[in-house]
Amino acid sequence: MSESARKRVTGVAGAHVNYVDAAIDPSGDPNLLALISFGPRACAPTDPRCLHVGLDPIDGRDLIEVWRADGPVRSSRRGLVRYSESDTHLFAIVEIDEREYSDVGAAARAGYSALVDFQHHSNKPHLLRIWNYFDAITEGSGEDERYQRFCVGRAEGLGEHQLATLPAATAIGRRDGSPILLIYWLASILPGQSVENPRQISAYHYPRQYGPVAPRFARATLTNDGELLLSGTASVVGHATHHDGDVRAQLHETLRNLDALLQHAHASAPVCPRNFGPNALLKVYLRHREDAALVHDELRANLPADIELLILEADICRSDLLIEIDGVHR
Ligand code: 3EB
Repeated sequence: MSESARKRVTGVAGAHVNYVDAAIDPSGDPNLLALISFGPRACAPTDPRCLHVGLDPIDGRDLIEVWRADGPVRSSRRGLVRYSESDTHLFAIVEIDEREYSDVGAAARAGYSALVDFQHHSNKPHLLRIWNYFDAITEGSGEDERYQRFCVGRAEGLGEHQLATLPAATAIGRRDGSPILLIYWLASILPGQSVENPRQISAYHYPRQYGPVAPRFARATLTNDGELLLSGTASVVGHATHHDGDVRAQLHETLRNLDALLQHAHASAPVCPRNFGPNALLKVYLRHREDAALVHDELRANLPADIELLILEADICRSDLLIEIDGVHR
């Protein structure tokens, strides 16, 4: 990691994330929790801490997401879960082969049952953040749509688990035809605090039109270190998609949502800054590759110069959404 990259690393006390523009050898780093690759620069597939999310980077930079702990990390496997953990933090991964289940809902139920079972036995029981990636997220119609089925299975698998402090989350569609439902999460010995967005209805209260079971996630998690883990955020106001077909307007609505989330988090935790600073990390999921230049320029014009941006070609979970942004505010 370069000195400038190292300097910008801050984070959840005991676990730090960064986006790094270099190939990384995991074997020499005892504190490494996870290496997440997106593009062709995949990392050592034999290391249990490496995972690949099949979403193409479209800004020409094949960044690697690096999670490091403050102390040494042990890696192991329990049932369907492979994980690495320090004394304070856990990073865990479940990959479910959809072909072994009747549909993506059943696969999600199995994945989340495994997650809950694992967390029950863990000494890092507090879920802070969950990421979900699977193929063809908007395929199927009505209640058969794969995202709606996923939401049903996720809720069944989660049951009553951590209902009062839902973690932040992302659920994004790949286009690689792979049958693997990928779920990974960050957990801690200390609980975080769920943060909702005053401009948006909480996803777990979405009305019936979006599916038989509402999505189970919080808009963000405030860690005990004052860091804000941002869920996937899109051009949703109240519960409705705004600016159908207009990526620029959707981007600006998304930025207003992120701003509202930051203001709200700051109001309850003044240690969490009001505005994005240079240490923020944002991951942009973009439906149409050809919108990348516009989105990149608008983001650079509206955010602090040093923010690390990773732009990925992806499907968003509503077919009318063109862009979604998640990340870390610190
Ligand atoms: C939204 O605001 C956009 O189902 O885990 C964002 C983040 C969205 C997480 C999830 C869905 C999820 O409803 C979609």
